[in-house]
Amino acid sequence: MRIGITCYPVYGGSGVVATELGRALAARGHEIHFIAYSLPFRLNEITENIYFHEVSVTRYPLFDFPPYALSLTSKMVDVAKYEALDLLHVHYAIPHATSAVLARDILEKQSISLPVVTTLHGTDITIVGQDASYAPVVTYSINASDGVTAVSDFLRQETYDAFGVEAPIKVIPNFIDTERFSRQDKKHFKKAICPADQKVVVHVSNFRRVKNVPHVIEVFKRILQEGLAVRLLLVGDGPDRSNAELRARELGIQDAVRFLGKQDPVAEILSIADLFLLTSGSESFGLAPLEAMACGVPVVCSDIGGLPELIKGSEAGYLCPVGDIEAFSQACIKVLVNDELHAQMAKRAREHAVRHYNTSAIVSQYEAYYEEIVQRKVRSFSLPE
Ligand code: GMT
Repeated sequence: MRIGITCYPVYGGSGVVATELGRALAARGHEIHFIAYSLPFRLNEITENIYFHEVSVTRYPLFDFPPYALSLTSKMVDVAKYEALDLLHVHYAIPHATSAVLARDILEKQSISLPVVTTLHGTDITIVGQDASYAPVVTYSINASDGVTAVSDFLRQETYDAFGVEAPIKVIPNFIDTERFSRQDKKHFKKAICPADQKVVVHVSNFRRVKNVPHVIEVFKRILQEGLAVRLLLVGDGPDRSNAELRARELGIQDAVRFLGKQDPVAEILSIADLFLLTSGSESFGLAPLEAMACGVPVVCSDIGGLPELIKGSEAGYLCPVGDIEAFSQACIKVLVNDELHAQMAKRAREHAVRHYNTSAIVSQYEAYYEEIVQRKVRSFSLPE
């Protein structure tokens, strides 16, 4: 198939999933056309079957706010028409689903069929999408998509509860390349970071408010108070980073905490981790803990959103109530002090990721769904009005 993919190309789970999906589909022989405002950050090598079309936004003195969604729509029309796309798959509803639906309708007037699949990822539904300035458009765009997927049962239900959505939503969970995300021997790195062989707690996120990163610092302080030799590595960057840095200094624990910023070699960092910690206030799936689990790292995460679907029953870690610093701290300490429990959890984490979230199984689900949507569209397109 010839498939167009639109996503946010910057750091973030939805862009990662979209890019990895495109790469996996290309490896299966599909022709993939990424349409975005810059090259998706994990698309950093030349790959057969993968093309990139940059959306450039024309500036004009009248435009205080250049209408990116319209430039994106025009690029979608252009790529779909001249690359003869069979389907357009957009990740994150705002504004991608809206642009895609508009592009499809423009092409329909030219008797060109372009089925649109929208994948809902998280805050497009749980937070920003519910803002009055977006909600009616989000609802319309989801209902008007030819196919809709959500990354967890939680997100599917939330979409029905929060919006007037009638469209059927298929749950296709996120996935992971379990070869790339596997524990590697990184003794030198570990020695450089932890000269006294301290244990390592890792947090990875985009440091947005919803991630509650200052809570990670609070929890870590309590772990240190327990007398454990441990270091905290924080990977990523975003609006709450300076608050977290400030809090670490206020608590006097800055020497045990390292902010690594945005990093590509996440698997290498996870390879020296003893525990992954995520204190989010909302999380529709939790790609970051899945990456940790694939690297054999036990996880302690918020009992919220799609995280229970990922973690419950896996014996890979613990879920704690959002904001309950004491519960998080106790859970972390439990994992860090008991070597036998830790080894068991690490093993279970890896097994769970490989068994349920490997690329091959999940990409096949997307392929089957594309076929279904294209067939349905072909039938409706050829029906007389
Ligand atoms: O919705 C967002 O915050 C953006 C998105 C992203 O691009 O990082 O994150 C969401 O999508 C990821 C991939 O499906 C999920 O793993 C994250 O749980 C989800 N984030 C939230 O729900 C906060």
